[in-house]
This record gives sequence, C-alpha cells and structure tokens, in this order.
Amino acid sequence: MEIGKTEKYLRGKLAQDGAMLFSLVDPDKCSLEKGASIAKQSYEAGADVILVGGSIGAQGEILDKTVKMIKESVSVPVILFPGNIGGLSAYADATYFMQMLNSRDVYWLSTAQIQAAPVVARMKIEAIPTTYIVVEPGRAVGWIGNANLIPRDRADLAAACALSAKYSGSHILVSDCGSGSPEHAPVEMVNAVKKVCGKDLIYILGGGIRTPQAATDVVKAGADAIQVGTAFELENALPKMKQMVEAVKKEGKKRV
Ligand code: 1GP
Repeated sequence: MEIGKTEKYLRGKLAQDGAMLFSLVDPDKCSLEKGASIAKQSYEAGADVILVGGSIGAQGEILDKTVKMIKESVSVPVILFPGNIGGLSAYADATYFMQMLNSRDVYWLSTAQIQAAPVVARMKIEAIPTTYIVVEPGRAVGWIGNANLIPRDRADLAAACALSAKYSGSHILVSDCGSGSPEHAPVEMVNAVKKVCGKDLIYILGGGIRTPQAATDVVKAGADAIQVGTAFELENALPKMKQMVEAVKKEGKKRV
C-alpha cells in the first residue's frame, strides 16, 4: 500500500528526531474548548501529532467541531484514533485504520473495518494500516473491545502480536494499557515489541505515561512514539507537556 502524506511526515519526523510525542484529545472527556486548548498547548509545547478519539462517544457533529477547531490552531497533523466506526471526521488529516488484534469479538476484528472502509474512502482521509493491541489492565478500551488482555509479564505474547502485525502488512503498531492506566507497559515488553517492529512498523505506546521519567524510560526501551492523554488533561499542563516533549526528544536524539 502506498504511503500517504501523514505517514511520510511521521517517518520523516522519526528519522529526524528519533522519537515523537502524540497528544490525545478525547472529546468525550472534555468540552470543545478544553479539547482545543489541550491541542493548542500541546502543539506549542512541541507535540508532533494531535490524536482525536476515545472509547466512548467521540462522533458526529462534536467530533467534526473538535477536529475543525484543533486544525485552526495547530500546524501538525490531526490523526483520528477511532473508538468505533462513528469516530471518523472528514476534517482530519488521517486515521489509524485499526484492527484490535487481541479482541475476542469478530466485530472489532473485521466487521467494523468493513463498515468503515467505504466511509474513509468517501471522506478522502488517509488510512494508515494500524494494528492495535491491548495490554493489562486495558481499562475502558479493553472492556469495550472485549480484549483478551496481554498479561503484563508476557512480553513474548506482545512480541508475537507485533510479528503478526508485521507479516500482515501493518504500518503502525499501537500497544495500549488503556487510558488512565496507573502504569505504562513494562519496559521489557516495550523492548521485545520494538525488536520485532524494527524499522518496518512504527511502534506507538499508550496508556499510563504520565511523567517525563516515564517518557524517557519507554523511549529508551524502544517506543518510536508515545500517546499521552490523561496527563495533559490537568489544569496548567503546559509545563508538563514541555517537559515530556523534551524528555522524548532528548532520548530520541540518542538514536538518530
Ligand atoms: C489511551 O493511549 C491512550 O488509549 C492514552 O492513555 O490517557 O493514560 O495517557 P493515557
């Protein structure tokens, strides 16, 4: 599959900086204004991408308005992180075209993708082939997606999922402990997954990354990018955003 403009941007950024930070705005968790403000501040702090999505409710007019407002105040790509087939907006630059590989439910493995594909085509947004795996505790996404959660001490199972994603032709692998997870995935797991991903798959880690030290640890272990949601939803998050971007870039530069 041809690589689109947004994915080219991601690969270029990775080559230049070694690692990236994606700021996640969940329209279900905050007002339109708050979401737009998180995106603007993240952009000012140096975030590489604004993600928009969540497990519940981010769709229709609210989603469109959120994406439009964000697009007016940032000049980095806005990528959709859809929680269901309604999580699509024609105003975004691209979408993770996701399959939850460790779901037990055929809906999340193929039906949702079949329903969404013609809509994505009509919207003319870039679809980035993405495999999504959910690690314990899984939180809301694990529950909604009926995931067979990857145990935290089974890095080998996460690595096997990554290998399957690679052989199936995904361009991105996202591993996620779920939004608001008390801890991010163990560094041993991050390391095992990255070894499999190599340079073919962009490896993005989400869930429970809350501090600059955590950002440093997971990038050092091999994550190409981190997704941060909860930590940026607090009041006056700008200093934390800056520190976390700085941590990601400092560690990333070591491997450029
Ligand atoms: C959740 O990866 C995201 O799907 C971000 O998680 O909210 O814990 O940062 P947090």
